[in-house]
Amino acid sequence: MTRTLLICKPDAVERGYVGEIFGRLERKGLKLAAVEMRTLDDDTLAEHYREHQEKPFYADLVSFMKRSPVVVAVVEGPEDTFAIVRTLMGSTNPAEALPGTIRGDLGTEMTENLVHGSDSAESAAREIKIFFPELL
Ligand code: 3AN
Repeated sequence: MTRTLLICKPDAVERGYVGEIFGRLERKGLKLAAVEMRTLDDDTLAEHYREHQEKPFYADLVSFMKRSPVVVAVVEGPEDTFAIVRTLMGSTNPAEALPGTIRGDLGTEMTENLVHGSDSAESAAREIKIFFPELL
């Protein structure tokens, strides 16, 4: 069994796509191990997005992520769950996100791109510890 962190970002919650996103994960065969709606603060976002802190888009990213509640989830599957979720999400760049993916079907923006998913097994462990320390 492996786990990964998924965030339905403010745009996904505002647009009413939480059920759609979880439905896609569940239809694929993944399970939800934890789900919680939260409003994120600066400290949590600084920790979560620490590799982006020096990037030019960081301020816009943080203000978007604080705009309204997100739904944070731990997703579970047999092997490489992080990679399965990343495939279902589609590329960060909406111009490259393929039809059939969450971003390819539902989004057109680089920052407001509906979902976050951990990008490696190491990131998944680090991010689950930030949001659901009790699960480790
Ligand atoms: P992903 O979410 O696909 O893992 P990351 O980790 O490279 O992508 O970036 C984190 C978030 O930062 C993205 N989901 C997106 O919202 C935002 N982002 C990344 N690159 C850019 C960019 N060039 N311009 C604006 N926002 C960006």
